Amino acid sequence: MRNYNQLKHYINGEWVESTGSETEPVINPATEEKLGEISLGTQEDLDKAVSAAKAAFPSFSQTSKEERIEMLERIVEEYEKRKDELIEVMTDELGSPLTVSENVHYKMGRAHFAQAAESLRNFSFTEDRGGHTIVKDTVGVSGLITPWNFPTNQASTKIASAFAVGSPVVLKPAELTPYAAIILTEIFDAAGVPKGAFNLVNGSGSVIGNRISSHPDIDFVSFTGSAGVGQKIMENASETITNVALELGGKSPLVVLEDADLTTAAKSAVNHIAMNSGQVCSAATRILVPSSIKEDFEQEVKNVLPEFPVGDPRGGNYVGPLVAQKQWDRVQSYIEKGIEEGATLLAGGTGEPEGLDTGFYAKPTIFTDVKNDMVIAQEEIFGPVMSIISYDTVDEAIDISNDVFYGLAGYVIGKDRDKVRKVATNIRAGRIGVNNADLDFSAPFGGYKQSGIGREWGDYGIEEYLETKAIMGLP
Ligand code: TAP
Repeated sequence: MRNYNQLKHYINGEWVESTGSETEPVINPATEEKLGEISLGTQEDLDKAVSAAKAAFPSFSQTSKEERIEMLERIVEEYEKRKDELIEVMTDELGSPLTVSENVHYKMGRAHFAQAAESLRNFSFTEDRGGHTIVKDTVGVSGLITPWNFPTNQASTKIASAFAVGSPVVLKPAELTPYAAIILTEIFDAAGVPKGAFNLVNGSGSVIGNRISSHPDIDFVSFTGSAGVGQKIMENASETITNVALELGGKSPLVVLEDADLTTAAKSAVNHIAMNSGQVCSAATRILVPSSIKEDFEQEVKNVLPEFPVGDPRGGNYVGPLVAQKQWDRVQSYIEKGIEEGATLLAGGTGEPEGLDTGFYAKPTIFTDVKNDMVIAQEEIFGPVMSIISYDTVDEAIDISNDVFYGLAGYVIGKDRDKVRKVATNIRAGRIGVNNADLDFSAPFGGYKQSGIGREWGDYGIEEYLETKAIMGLP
């Protein structure tokens, strides 16, 4: 078993002792056993990391595009060498089934570095526009705060974009899942990322995250997590007029059209709440179904549910535990709320699935007869809970889709080309998936409305780490 004790932070190219003595246990959510501990960094640790990043900025930001492409490619090579460990670690710290750790978490983390290298190849940092020249300048030092639900993906997309433009970073991963980031750090070290260009400080959101979002020497903050913390980060960043990118979750609709293949639609809907135990910001959690086929759809959802078994993430199951007790409690309270609000429970419910008393397992829960103004249809639950909402016309489906504060993603399944296009183009969200189309890592990811500000992934992600300068009369 891997030794999970890493009590140091990584600052200026070295693993260094924390200046504080506080530590935090990290728990395996499938067994409730302690994996190890991390140090809770102090403001002093963070300030040291920011100083190292600031000192690295002049040289790192002046590296050539070719040097940075090579560095990203070396990172991909080193990342691949650590494949088995990354998979194991994410299964241990997050509880994701081994297949999900490999096919989703590991692959997405890798894809962002490979994509950044690819996007960079065609990326132009200067443009002559006749009367003036546009120069894209590296933003400065970037502060990155990531959540626990995709330990490699969330960190990698931010770091890959920052590295693509030579922006030194300070990363604070979530306390619940710090170990994938520790392996990423080892990967950057092995790939020869320059001293000070990458710094890792473990610790709490209230100390380290808070300081990142208000630090005068941090020029850009990229955060993924809850809307409440995102708001706090904007407030803090406003003190120094620091630019922020926020990815804050969603309550995404999946519109099933009348001519959709019901088995495909039902499997897709269940997969949204089953994959990563529903702890996915872009998951479709409101399933909009024509009234005319509602009962058939409900039956099909029940039929396919057993294809998504819940249990030991090392035991060939598809749905592992939730990340922590507090997330389990949160999900339970939403299930209780749904029952209280009068939604019909089609499957699942409160409590642990049978025989799974140890570990933070929740029952995949399907509510139907949900009204869009119910709490379960409006708030992000971040667990395996589906709300089926019926509609009569495509216009009504679009209105329901958009009647929510969030706007991260939307999905449509069906055959009629005009209807599919109408739904896809009218949902107010940053990313739309049609008929289970594959993920495209060169396409931007980010939200409308309270799902956030800014875009990640590919060239749009790279843009976030740049300032735009206009020069008139450049000789
Ligand atoms: P958050 O509290 O938002 O945690 C996300 C990250 O922000 C963590 O690294 C956290 O640090 C840090 N953080 C916490 N307070 C902070 C502050 N005041 N200043 C700066 N950084 C701070 O999310 P959570 O509590 O883990 O999850 C709660 C809910 O948020 C979930 O149920 C879900 O609805 C939503 N969520 C959304 C996403 C995505 S992808 N949009 C991801 C995770 C959670 P710690 O290490 O102290 O936690």
